Amino acid sequence: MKKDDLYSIRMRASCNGRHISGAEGIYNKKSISGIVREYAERAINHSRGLPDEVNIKIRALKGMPVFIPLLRMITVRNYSIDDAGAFIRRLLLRLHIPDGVVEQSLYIISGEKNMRGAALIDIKSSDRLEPDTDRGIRSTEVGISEESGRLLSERLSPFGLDNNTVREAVVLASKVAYHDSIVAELCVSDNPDYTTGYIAGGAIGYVRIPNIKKAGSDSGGRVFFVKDGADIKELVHYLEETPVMINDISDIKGEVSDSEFFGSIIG
Ligand code: PML
Repeated sequence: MKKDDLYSIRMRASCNGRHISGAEGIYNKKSISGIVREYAERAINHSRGLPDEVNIKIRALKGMPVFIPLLRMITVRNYSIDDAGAFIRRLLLRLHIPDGVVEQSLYIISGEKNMRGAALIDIKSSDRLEPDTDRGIRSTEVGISEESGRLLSERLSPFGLDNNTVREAVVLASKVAYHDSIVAELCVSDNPDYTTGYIAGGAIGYVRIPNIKKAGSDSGGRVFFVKDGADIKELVHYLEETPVMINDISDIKGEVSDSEFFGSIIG
């Protein structure tokens, strides 16, 4: 793969300034026109409504991307928002994220004011680390190779998960989790129709959590839990500007119970 052939393509659709949908990837030159058509179709056919503005940006990559594997994936079954909340607390505590920081993150993702980017929290001091706490940090510049994309679809398909939302979420989460300073990410979609979220991290993989919020609620967001003493400037540069591409697919499992998960999956 030559760097001259690679382009970052990003789509953002909004209505009266309100986010409707977005998509992004890194593609070969020959795929550009097909992807632009696909992104335009997605922008005007979203359950959140018709946008009044669609931006599609195509930019040649300046350097070679960093190639990384996809996180392994699993879904932990639960039957209610309360169960999901209990699971989130248990898993984040298992990752040595203190109680107060866990509650702070739950407050951020369930609040009325949705940030477009992610909140960064120092897990020791509980300080917010992003330079602009209204904007947050936008993890971007990420894609998946054609071959790995095909394999990912094949492996998601038996679980009924081969769709843009899941594929793009696990690709993005894999970039975030790959950085040494990230302990974990907690994500809840701000789409009112989408009630599955995830916790992802290098030590646990991508853990899908159904019933993470009430259907119809447009709250949501992302929190990145950051190791104490991390170089924040370098981390933000990695998340926002370093091109990363998935070129290897890890294990993809279906649903397990929380006792199976804690008993045998993460030990
Ligand atoms: C989003 O794109 O709105 C976030 C989706 C998070 C969960 C995706 C999944 O079902 O694994």
